[in-house]
Amino acid sequence: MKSFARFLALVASLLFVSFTALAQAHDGHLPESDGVIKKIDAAKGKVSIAHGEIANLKMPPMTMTFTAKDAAMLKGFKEGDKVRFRAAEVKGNLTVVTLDAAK
Ligand SMILES: [Cu+2]
Repeated sequence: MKSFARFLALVASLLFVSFTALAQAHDGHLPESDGVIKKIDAAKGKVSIAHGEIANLKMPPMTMTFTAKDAAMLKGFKEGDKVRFRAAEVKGNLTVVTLDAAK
């Protein structure tokens, strides 16, 4: 019985690892969009971006506020910065899942 419990724990941890890997692979698979940061609210983890088309969200260019997937990802960015980012709907919120300075 003890070994069965250990087996279940192993299966659970393997599933967790593969789901995490899948989630990361999925983020990387989203198309990147261009944008310019208009406002950052680090405390709330929000960022307003004047963005180009976001193909995966079927969204035309506009300025709007996104939730940051992780508030820490906003560190080092400021208003006026040109960025490349990926956005997705996460739990009903339009969320920036990756954010990089545009070259
Ligand atoms: Cu938009």
